[in-house]
Amino acid sequence: MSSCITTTVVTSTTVAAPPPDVIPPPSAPLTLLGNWASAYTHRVQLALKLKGLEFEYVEENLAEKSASLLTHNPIHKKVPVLLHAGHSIPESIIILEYIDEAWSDVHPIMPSDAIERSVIRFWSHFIDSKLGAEIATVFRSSGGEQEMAVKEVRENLGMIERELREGFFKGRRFFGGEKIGLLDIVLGCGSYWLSVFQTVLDVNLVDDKSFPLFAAWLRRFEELDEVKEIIPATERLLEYATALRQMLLGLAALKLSPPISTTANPPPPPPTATTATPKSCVVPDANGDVIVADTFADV
Ligand SMILES: N[C@@H](CCC(=O)N[C@@H](CS)C(=O)NCC(=O)O)C(=O)O
Repeated sequence: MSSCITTTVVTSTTVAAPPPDVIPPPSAPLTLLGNWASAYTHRVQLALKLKGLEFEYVEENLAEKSASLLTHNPIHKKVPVLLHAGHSIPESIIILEYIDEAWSDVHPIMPSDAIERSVIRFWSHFIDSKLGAEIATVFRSSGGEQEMAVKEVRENLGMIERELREGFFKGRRFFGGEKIGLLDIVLGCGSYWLSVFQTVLDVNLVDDKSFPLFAAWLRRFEELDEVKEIIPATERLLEYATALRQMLLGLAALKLSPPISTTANPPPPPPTATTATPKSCVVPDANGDVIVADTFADV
């Protein structure tokens, strides 16, 4: 029988435990480490805005992560990270819940009912682990693999459509009710990539006819002033996704081409960053591979 106690001691990537009796006062300054193209970052920006909280925003270059990011999120080394009174809070959904608990009096984003909270958590998890992962595969792949992933995305969107039509959220303006809640934030900050990817990849991920309730919900979400202030302009997202896709295709072509050994025919240079080439959520790893997005919110 395996033990639940691990003997591995991780020294360099542990998160410092907060002093036991220090609970940050809500009035302490807030800093957000983020990236302009990161939908995970947009989630946190939106929640802070809904709560009317002032915060300092620090833009991270994910191709060259700052010492501050590595210190404050040593395990995942990802944005967003919220810093509050000396404490580091990573992971967007954990941050959303923290914000809601620390500032519970203004625009609650989690319901008071425990069952409803479990439903919200279930679908948030579904969005990050399943829907988002498939959307990222659509973006990364081509040919038959991409066709399969498109099919999966549409099936997943169909499940959300069914929830809106006859499930827990039937008849609601937003998943949160009359106002947007955590699930609206999680699904909404990221869904704008669907239409961007459709344009860049020429695939059909979402359409009003197949997903009328989802499409109507997304329109309502995107019409909110707070959302408009946070989501980058479509042209900027298109430019970013186009450059990222070209870079991925270029790298895939390089991997497929046979090695060239003569100096008379030097190998083609790797794709270089142009001014339009996004660096933020694209991180070349030690093998020269590009790590893109674990989920669609990541792209
Ligand atoms: N599960 C994390 C995902 C965050 C994430 O993937 N952030 C991306 C930016 S969109 C990142 O920092 N990537 C850097 C890397 O993968 O090294 C969350 O919800 O916050």
